[in-house]
Amino acid sequence: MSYCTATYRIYDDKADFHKKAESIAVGMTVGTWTELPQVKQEQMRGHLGRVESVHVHDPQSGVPGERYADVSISYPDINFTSDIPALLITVFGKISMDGRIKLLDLKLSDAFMSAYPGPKFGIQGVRDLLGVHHRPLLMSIFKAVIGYDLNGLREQFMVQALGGVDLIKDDEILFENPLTPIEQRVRVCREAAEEAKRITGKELLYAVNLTGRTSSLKEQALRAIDAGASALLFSVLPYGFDVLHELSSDPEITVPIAAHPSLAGALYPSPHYGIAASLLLGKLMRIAGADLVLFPSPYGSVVMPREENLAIQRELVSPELAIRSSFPVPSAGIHPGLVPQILSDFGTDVVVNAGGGIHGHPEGASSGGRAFLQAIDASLNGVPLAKAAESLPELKAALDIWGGRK
Ligand code: 1AE
Repeated sequence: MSYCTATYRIYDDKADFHKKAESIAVGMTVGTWTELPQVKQEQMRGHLGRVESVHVHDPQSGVPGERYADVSISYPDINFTSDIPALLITVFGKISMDGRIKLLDLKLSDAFMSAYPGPKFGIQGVRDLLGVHHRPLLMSIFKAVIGYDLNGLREQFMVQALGGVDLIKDDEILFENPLTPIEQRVRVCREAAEEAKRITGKELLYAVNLTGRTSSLKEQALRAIDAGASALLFSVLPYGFDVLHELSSDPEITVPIAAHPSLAGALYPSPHYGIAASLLLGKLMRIAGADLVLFPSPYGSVVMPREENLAIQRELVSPELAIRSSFPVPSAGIHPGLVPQILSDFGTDVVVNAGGGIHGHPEGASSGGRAFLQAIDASLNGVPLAKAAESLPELKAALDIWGGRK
């Protein structure tokens, strides 16, 4: 028998957590158990959920609201089809609404995982496309894209590219629009990337935003790829993990996919409800096939606690899953002064990603990109940024306005 195991944190001041666990294991599988006649029990046994463990944490203080238990329950694979919607409905469908319960983790069976090839490129594949193997990558985000025409966009692309960034991504709020339709946007940006390459000598991936109705996404992606798109950006959660899986496992989609975390704040931050960030933005994104995964960093403008960031990173690269690793992309409010901290927390397999931290450079976005690359280089060589900045004017200007790690 093959099982997938879910771990939950359940808060309750009085509950008998063992009973609660049994009621979930039965209720989310066969419905009733003890009332069934013996012969029916035998028929149903293979479908019955199994409580694996119940660890109760009784607070010393007796303060109301702090008593919880971590509960693990295994669900027979035979009960559900091998897709993430069926998995989530089984392990956290109805019970996600039943009191203070948070889904912390999922251990998936080999049988389930066999339907999931994972990221097509992963960290190594993205590095191979760029020819950059020994340093963190640098990604720049278009800022102020709404209301711009193709010339305006090209201009913005060019200044970012000339700064030497490895990837440029659309802002996730850029949808299909008459000024910059996706194919034309891709063509213009691809030409700009080629022009920039003649100057910088560097490869560059442009992640264009896939948007619109689910039924049109694949066709839109193929049009973008035909026009020369070298990567895709996709806001996974508003659509669902299954849509990412469909795209990432499609043999015709031949470019890396960057997963944007839009909407994640509705699901992970509460200690009492939702889905843990490491599962939502880590394990499930990787299983569904994201090559790069963005999430709010602990340092910038939209803050996620550091332990949660590191837990996401662990899930994105853990050898426990026999699929390619996904690139962690801690994001939001990132500026060059934060680079040493990012490298110290994440190592070199990380994408440093910035919008405002590049475009807000006092000498423009090209200098912004250069300041980041200088900060990456200094950090890799163990040189304090303030010291490196003495001979690097772009980095100096960035540190003057944003400072170092607060
Ligand atoms: C967590 C997502 C970050 C993001 O999408 C974004 O646009 C960040 O922009 P900046 O770097 O904060 O300007």
